Amino acid sequence: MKTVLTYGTFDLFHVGHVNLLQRAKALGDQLIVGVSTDEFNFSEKNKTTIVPFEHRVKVLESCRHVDLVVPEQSWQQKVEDIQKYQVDVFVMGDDWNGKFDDLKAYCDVIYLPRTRSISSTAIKQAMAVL
Ligand code: C2G
Repeated sequence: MKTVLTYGTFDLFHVGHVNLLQRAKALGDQLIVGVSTDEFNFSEKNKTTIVPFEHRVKVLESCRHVDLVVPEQSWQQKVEDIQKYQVDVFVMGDDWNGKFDDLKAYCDVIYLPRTRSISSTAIKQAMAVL
């Protein structure tokens, strides 16, 4: 059983997120997704989300590419999660390229190309002018 792990906010779930999750799952047999809590987003990522954490969890749990959703509450939990879930591959979009190379001590680390021309920020901006 090859286990893949990724993290994100996944606010205003969109096709860029789906593409990432689909490709991440294709790298193994099960995909675990750490979803940033509202507190973590606010305090550590300077992000305010439109969709509350509980709803973002439910949306991801309904995605057929995702096998398990866990809360992301700190930057430091990745190593603990990799060991706890015996992760083989850690995946992030390439906007994070190189940022998690320290995890190569524990598992494979793969950065996948982002989906162009879509982001939660762009959706928010488009909605703001409606
Ligand atoms: N993503 C993508 N294409 C897009 C938008 C996002 O491939 N057009 C990917 C990102 O690269 C990331 C994942 O989808 O791998 C989730 O994106 P965000 O919700 O923006 O995640 P982020 O806020 O970058 O949080 O500890 C890691 C952080 O929690 C990542």
